[in-house]
Formats: sequence, C-alpha cells, structure tokens
Amino acid sequence: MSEAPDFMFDRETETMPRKALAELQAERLRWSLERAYEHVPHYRQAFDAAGVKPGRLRTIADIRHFPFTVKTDLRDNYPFAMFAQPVNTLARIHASSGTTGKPTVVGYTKADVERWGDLMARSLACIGARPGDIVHNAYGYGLFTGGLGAHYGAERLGCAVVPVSGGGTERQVTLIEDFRPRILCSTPSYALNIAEVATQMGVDIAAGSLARGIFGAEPWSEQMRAELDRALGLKSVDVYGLSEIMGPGVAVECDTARAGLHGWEDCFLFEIIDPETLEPLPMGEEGELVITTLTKEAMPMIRYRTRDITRLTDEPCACGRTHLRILRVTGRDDDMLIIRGVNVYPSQIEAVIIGLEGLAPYYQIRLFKEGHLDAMALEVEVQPGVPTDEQSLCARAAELRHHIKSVIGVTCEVVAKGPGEIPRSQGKAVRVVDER
Ligand code: DLL
Repeated sequence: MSEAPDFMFDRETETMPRKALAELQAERLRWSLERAYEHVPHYRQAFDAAGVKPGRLRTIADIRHFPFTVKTDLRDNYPFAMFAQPVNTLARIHASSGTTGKPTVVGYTKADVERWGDLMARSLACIGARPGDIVHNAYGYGLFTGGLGAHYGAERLGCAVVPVSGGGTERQVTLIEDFRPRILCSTPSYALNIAEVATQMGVDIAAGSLARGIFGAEPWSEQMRAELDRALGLKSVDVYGLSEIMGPGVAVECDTARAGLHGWEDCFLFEIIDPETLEPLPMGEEGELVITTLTKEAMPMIRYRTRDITRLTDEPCACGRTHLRILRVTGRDDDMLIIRGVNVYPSQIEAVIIGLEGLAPYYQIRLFKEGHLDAMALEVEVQPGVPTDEQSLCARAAELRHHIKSVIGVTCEVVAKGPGEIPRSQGKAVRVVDER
C-alpha cells in the first residue's frame, strides 16, 4: 500500500483521534438538536411526539431516541419551513429536480456555504488535488449541488476552476486537451461519455494531463472504476453527497487507499439502521445510511434517512485520516429491483457487463409486467469494431444473459445493440426505464 499523503487540507481535523472526534460530535450534536427544536416547528412537533428533548442527549448513542427525518418531511414543509432562520438571511438556495411533485428545497447561510467550500476543498485534497491545479468541472451548475459545490471547493483549495458544467462534450474534450487540467470533476457516466467522444475525435485523452477524477452523484462499480482509469488515464476516486445534507463532499475516498469514503465526522454523524426495524446496526453491518448534520445553520437535518444502502468501517486507513469510511454505495433502496424474488441493483448489472469482452459500458434496464410479476429487459451495446449482424448480436446477448443468471441469479431478457444506440449520460445516467 502506498505511503500516507504529504498534504491534507485540514490535517488537524482529518487526523483527530477518534475519542476527541466523538467529544466534538457530542458537543455539536447537542447544538444542532437544540437549534432544530428551537427554530423549526417540524422538529419541535416531531421531538414532542416522540417524547424527547435535546437536553436528554448525554452521549452520541442517545441519538437513537430522536425521530427520523424523511424526504416527504421536506416536501410537506415546502418551500422554506424546514429552515431554522428567515429566508432573507440566507446566502443560497438549491433544490432537487423533483421528478414527482414538488422539488425538495435546501438552504444555506453564508457560514454554511463557507463550511461546504472547506469540506469540498478537503475532499479534493483527499483525492489528490493540490493548490495550483487546474480543475475541469463538468458537474452540472444550477439548482443541482454538484457544479457549485465542486466549484467553491476547488477555489477554496487554491485551484483554477474551469466551470464548463455538463454537456457540449466535444468542446469539453477540446478544453481538456488545450487547458491541460489535472483534475476532472464529473459523474462517472458522463466521464465515460467524455472518454468516448475523445476517441471519436481522435484525441488520446488517456495520454493527456488528467491525473485524478472525482466521480460521484450516482452509483458505480469497481469495474467501472477500472474502465475509467484506463479510458481517461487517471485515478478515479469516489465522492458522495446529497443535497438534503449539503451536496458533494459529505464523504470521499482517499487516493491512498481508494477503499471506502471518509465521512467527515466533525460535521456529520453517520448511522446505519435496519430499514425494516429502524434499529441502529453495529459498525460493519449493511443497512440504510442515516445522517445528522452537526454544524449546518440554515437547515439542520436530524437523522435523515438517505435510502442509500451501505456499510461503515472505523478500521484505520493507510492515509492516516481517522474519520470512518462509508463503503461504496451500491444503490438506493428505491433503486433496488426485485426480479422474481431476487434483489438486484443496476450497479451489479454494470459490473457484469464491463467484465465481458466485446461489450461497451453502456446499458439501460427496462422494467415491465409479465402477468403479475415484474420482469426486466436489459439493453446493452457492443464495442465499436465488433460484428453487428443479427447472429453475432444474439450470441453476445445470450452470453450476457448467461453471466447475469450465474453471477446475480436473475433471468432477464437481453438485447445487444450496435455502438451508439444507448442514450449517453450528460449528468446522472438514467439506468432504469420503468414501463410497469
Ligand atoms: O448527487 C450530490 C453530489 C454531487 C454528490 C456531485 C457527488 C458529486 P443529490 O442530487 O441530492 O446530490 O443526490 C443524492 O445521489 O442519496 C445517492 O443516492 C446518490 N449518490 C451521490 N453520490 C453517490 C456515490 C448529489 N458516490 C443521491 N455513489 C444520494 C452512489 C451516490 N450514489
């Protein structure tokens, strides 16, 4: 394993002994609970209904007595009722795209925006960015937190940001070739799109300047990591976040180990619960990630149920950072497909596709009804240069079908298509088309 990094953005906090970190968390947690109770009617009602008061918290473990917050609480309090201070005192408002109904709205004070910039600077340094680097930021700018989140962090670290946002992929390739950025910020699916367009343009992007990719906002597999490392000639590193909690930079891998994402515990409390019983699970067990903010002023989030399924570890990391690690998020519980009784995440399917020769890493899953049962059809693409006559495509499809059955245990229809036939991602990839 490689040696510990020579540079950290905030070494004192990042390497704080776990006991001191726990003390800091307890103090900040009390502050956050009090702020929520005093200033947000939703929390006052929820705490009262559960018979808990912020003063009841003695140790961090007492958090288990406090009620959860879920996405519908944000919707029910649309637009600003989850804020702990008047909207005219805030510095920023973001919102989710909201595919169904009203979007979820999140607010930040000036201090929140600054803290976010610090945490994202810390995250960028953690993946190997350094002051003076050029950062090509292809996360979408706008209401989505990716673009501005990465932007403020990179500036805070002392980098020069190229704020290209998503889309216009040929131009992105040209800018990467000409400006020679060391860092690429993007969703993993869009990074793959950039690599493909570069190849079509005859640009050898893997031989260029990129050294690190900070990829997140959607689930991706280890196989996709290997593919991105190869196609872009960089080290791909995973970053996690969600707008309800802050945006990107809640947790990030270190480029030393690339084995789990350090969750910044000075600012967030992480729990894993059993999504059925809602009981907290011990360190190391898989369940739903629940996050409480410890420093957010504008919108404290108490025990927010992320729906993301993962595990935590507090094993020491080779990089020397003491903050616990969140293992790669394989998917959200609402993305989990149940096909004839078998639980499947799209990222597991991705892993099988990328492992097979001749197939390109693009796919889309179609869900439909077969009688009363849910069924799944998978559309994939062959790589350029691979024969695309009907017989060859059928043979590829049959091979993939067989592998999915043997690796994941689910039977599905597979259709292999020619290169370019699956829609390409501009941001978060649409992996599942639900026709039920
Ligand atoms: O996706 C924030 C973000 C921007 C993170 C840029 C990383 C990079 P939302 O749009 O609110 O915020 O979506 C949050 O996306 O609950 C996860 O389900 C998923 N997600 C985010 N990062 C990862 C990741 C941003 N690294 C939701 N791996 C979260 C798997 C991820 N899923």
